[in-house]
Amino acid sequence: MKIAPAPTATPAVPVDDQRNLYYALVKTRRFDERCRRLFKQGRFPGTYFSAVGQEATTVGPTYGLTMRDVITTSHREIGAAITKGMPLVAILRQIYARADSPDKGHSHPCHFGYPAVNLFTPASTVAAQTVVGTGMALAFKMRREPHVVLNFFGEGATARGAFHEALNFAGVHDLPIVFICENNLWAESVPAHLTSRIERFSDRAKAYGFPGVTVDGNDLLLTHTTAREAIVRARAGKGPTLIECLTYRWYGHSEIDPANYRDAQEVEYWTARDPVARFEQHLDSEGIMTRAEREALIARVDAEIEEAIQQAESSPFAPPEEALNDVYSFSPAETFPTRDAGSGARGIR
Ligand SMILES: Cc1ncc(C[n+]2csc(CCOP(=O)(O)OP(=O)(O)O)c2C)c(N)n1
Repeated sequence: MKIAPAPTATPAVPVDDQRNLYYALVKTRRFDERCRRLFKQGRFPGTYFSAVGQEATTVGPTYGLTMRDVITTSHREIGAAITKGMPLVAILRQIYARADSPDKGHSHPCHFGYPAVNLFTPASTVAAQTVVGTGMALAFKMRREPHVVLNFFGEGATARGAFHEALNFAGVHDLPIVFICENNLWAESVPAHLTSRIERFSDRAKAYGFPGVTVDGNDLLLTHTTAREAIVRARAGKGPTLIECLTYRWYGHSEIDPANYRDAQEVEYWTARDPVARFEQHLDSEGIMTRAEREALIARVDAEIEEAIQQAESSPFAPPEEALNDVYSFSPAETFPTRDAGSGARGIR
């Protein structure tokens, strides 16, 4: 069991930002729990990939980005989607695979994408987003645009070849990208110690010549300020940073996984370090928000969620033939020419 580093002194974040951060945090938590229940009620098929427990790793770094800044993700970044400004109804339509979802029902549930806020729809391949994010950062640099890319992935993704190529390239070219590794200790049922011999995943940055840091990923202000510093650095043309956030997913890899490969003690250790309860204690003790104010905000968030559910559930399904649109493929005649097709050579042109 990896233990989170000792908490550091509370970094300086303006009070208004702390209140906004709480709103995004609580919205992410309540919406995520609600989506789990919707799946269990059979309101949508497939599965659902919850990020409950690791909200501070996505909300903190994303808060404060501009619309033009790009986010590239995988399947567990609902907090980044919400904080970047993807409406709840669009997230739900994606999960429900409805015709009016941003990807018209094409993709895997929880592959959130929303072009209006430069949130890119992920590919299913683990670590593919590191390459896409690096490409976007290269485009920003070539066009001399002052935007940055925030690239999220799990610790499991750091074992794949694409990850190493992307980080090496980003390092060599000083690209404006911040790599955020959400180390939740498990890649599906594979524990982190079986995917790497190193203790800290942030050490990987040394191989690519840019800074790497490990932080307590359940400390919202810390994830926010650590990323903020890395973003300033990236915008100033000083290149990438790798931030490893130590965190934990409370539930299975997805809702069809009972996660019985973990021991109860480990789950107990991490649920006691709930990023939401922890931030609430901080808001209380600093006098930033009273309990009554927090409760009013939660009621508002819950009403927003219920309205989004009603809207998404009244959206139509895509017609079956929609599955063939926007998909690149060869026609059978091109891929498998018949004997009559000439040279007799078979293959892809
Ligand atoms: C190349 C590839 N292999 C396997 C999978 C199936 N798969 C999806 S998510 C996942 C685990 C990824 O673990 P990690 O990167 O740590 O992210 P986490 O799920 O913990 O957020 C796996 C094995 C896949 N999508 N792509």
